[in-house]
Amino acid sequence: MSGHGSGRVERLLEGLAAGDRTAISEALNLVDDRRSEQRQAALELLDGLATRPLPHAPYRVGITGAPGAGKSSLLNALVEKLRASDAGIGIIAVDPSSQRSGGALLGDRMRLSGGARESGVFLRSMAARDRLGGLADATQAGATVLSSVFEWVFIETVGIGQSECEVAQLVDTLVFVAQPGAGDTLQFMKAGILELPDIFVVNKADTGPAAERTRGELESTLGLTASPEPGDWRPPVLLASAQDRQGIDTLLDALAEHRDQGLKSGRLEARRQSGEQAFAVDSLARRYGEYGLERIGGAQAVAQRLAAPGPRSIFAVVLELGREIERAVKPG
Ligand SMILES: Nc1nc2c(ncn2[C@@H]2O[C@H](COP(=O)(O)OP(=O)(O)O)[C@@H](O)[C@H]2O)c(=O)[nH]1
Ligand SMILES: [Mg+2]
Repeated sequence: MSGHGSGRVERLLEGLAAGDRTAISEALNLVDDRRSEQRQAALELLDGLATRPLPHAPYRVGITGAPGAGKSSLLNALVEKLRASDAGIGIIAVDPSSQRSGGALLGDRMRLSGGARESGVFLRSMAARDRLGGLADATQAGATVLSSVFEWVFIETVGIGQSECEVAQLVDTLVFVAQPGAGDTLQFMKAGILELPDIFVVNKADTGPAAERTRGELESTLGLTASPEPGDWRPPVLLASAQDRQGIDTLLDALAEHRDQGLKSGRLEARRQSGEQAFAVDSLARRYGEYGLERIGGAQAVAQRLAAPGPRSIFAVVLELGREIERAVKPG
């Protein structure tokens, strides 16, 4: 069985290394497949990706905010800019209103002006509805696949508390998109997630002075909640208009700055590690249940195993822990 799986995995790994779109598509389907025997192959694939050196250093950006704030439009504007410098771009869009997946629906909505149809851009849309609890897991795996091909990986999600925490864990930089005067500030203060975003963008600045007011509100709210230590990142609040292509360069500059600072301070590495840890625990809990996870000592034991020095990827560790759980729960 594993020989069969490995052949397929080898083929996919080669296809991904060549940037082949069919392979990207198939790999994304595989890592998103809930069936047990496919999970095995998916972990093998992810392990293969983790242990092969990449020709580029991927960077993951989350874009979150209320429906209609202009996340897709901003993403579209960013993609245009980045394509001008020939950067490869992978996009995962989690769309709560979509029951279909496959990207056609979202591709229309994004009005990607040529962008996503080019070979340097790959868009995958996922429906959030049937993904309760599984979003982070599926998205993390999908992002790993896209990161193996593209320098830039964007994840667009609707900000609804829980999903925001999840996406913050699996990106290097989280951008929150607000729109003028929509009461976003208050809403997100209540949800207590204002600490998560690394960059705030008030979009639709073309609609008038309300944008500037919303920006001021956000800035003072952030000033109240933040207790920065020296060297801490202070989230900037930017103005933009995706429609008029204003503020896009400033946003790109802020992304570059956050990335550089994260690399220098070690924060980026720590964030990636905790994201991987969450993936490992989720992945095992989904497959074996809380009961199974407890057989090997729970989330804490998983964290310990991941922290153990060695050249193996987290996916190999997850495979190994899975086998241990299987032995532990087997009768007799
Ligand atoms: N006036 C104006 N409208 C915008 C801007 N950005 C997006 N929109 C509009 O806002 C609506 C929602 O945009 P969309 O990108 O789909 O938002 P999302 O749900 O956050 O992805 C669409 O009708 C857009 O045309 C902008 O900068 N200015
Ligand atoms: Mg959208």
